[in-house]
Amino acid sequence: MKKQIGIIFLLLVGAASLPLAAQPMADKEAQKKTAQTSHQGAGKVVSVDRAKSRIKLAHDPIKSLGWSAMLMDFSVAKASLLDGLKEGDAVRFELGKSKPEDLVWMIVKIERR
Ligand SMILES: [Cu+2]
Repeated sequence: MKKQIGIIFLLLVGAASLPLAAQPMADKEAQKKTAQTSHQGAGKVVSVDRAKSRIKLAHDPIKSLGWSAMLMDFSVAKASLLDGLKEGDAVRFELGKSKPEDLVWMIVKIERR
């Protein structure tokens, strides 16, 4: 009788620990996603505003951010990043933030491809 209770106890513990074990892993995965400090993208230059250090891109989907393809205005980390870029150029770029708490991604690297 004692042995039987022991077996039932083990079965219950085993079943209960399954969802618990899956939980921390999902949290870790979500943490990794929000902690990612840069993202790679590709697209085409729509317009360049050198005076305001801004560029409008038609970018491809950026899976790491969950973004679909769209038309979007970006600030660039420094004006010289826009040197040599013009409307119609196919580019690849990297998005980053100057401070981790910033809400908006800016272009920290961009080059023609
Ligand atoms: Cu976008």
